[in-house]
Amino acid sequence: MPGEEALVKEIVRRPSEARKLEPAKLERLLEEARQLLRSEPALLEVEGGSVLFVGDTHGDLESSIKAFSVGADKYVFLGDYVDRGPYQVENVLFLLAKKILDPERVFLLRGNHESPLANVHYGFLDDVMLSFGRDAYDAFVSVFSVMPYAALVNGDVFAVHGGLANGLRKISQARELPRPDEVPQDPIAFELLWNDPSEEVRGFAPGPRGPGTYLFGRDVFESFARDNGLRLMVRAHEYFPGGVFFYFGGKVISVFSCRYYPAALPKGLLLTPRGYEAVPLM
Ligand SMILES: [Mn+2]
Repeated sequence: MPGEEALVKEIVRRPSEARKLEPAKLERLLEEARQLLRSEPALLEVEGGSVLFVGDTHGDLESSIKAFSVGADKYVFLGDYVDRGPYQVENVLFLLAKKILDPERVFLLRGNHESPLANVHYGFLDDVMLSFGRDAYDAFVSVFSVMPYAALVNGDVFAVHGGLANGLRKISQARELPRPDEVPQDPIAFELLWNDPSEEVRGFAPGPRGPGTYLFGRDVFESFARDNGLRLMVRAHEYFPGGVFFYFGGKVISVFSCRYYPAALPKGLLLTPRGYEAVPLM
């Protein structure tokens, strides 16, 4: 790790102080994070005996910190680090610092909230503007625009923030998605971040989240899983009070890890050689 080791370690040690960073230091940290994430493939390949998946944290710094006490070999965060919750800046800086310190164990996928499209409405733009100003926000967007879109874990578990996309037949297509892509504008990239599974539809149907978003049915998942040798898909993007929800007979698992929702019990999903278990992040 070049350069900023002391700064990065300080953020990991005291993430609640991250908002007091000098603008020049913040800029250096974000540039280091951007270069690191850009150097990773758009489709990560992660191998590990135990792998913890963490869903939307939305400014829940406590869940992110708690996740690392689970003691997994690898950590895959499924996006939506910012917007909505109270510690958005602290949460995203903590996770970027963890990534810089331990790039082979910590993986940060992009969520639909890692985009100006969401940040103008749900708080992160205002939050960064108030604490740091416009240049800092633009630097965050540069980081978001190069984040990986998906991960293939142990060869047969597909992880993504939202869901399967129209036009995505082979997992290898995700490797070729263009970056940087701020919105993103690529339709497959966009749908990976925005789509949701549904027991009610066959094929794809227009989604409730607005233009360009889709629901995908069990048939879509089953043919994608068959064609790509998958046994499981792990995704986030939807709030379930219990923290995890099982679609399609348990083959698609949805994880939610933010406590700032009514009656929320934030969870992670721990994949082990024996199977998987939901772990509380309270
Ligand atoms: Mn989301």
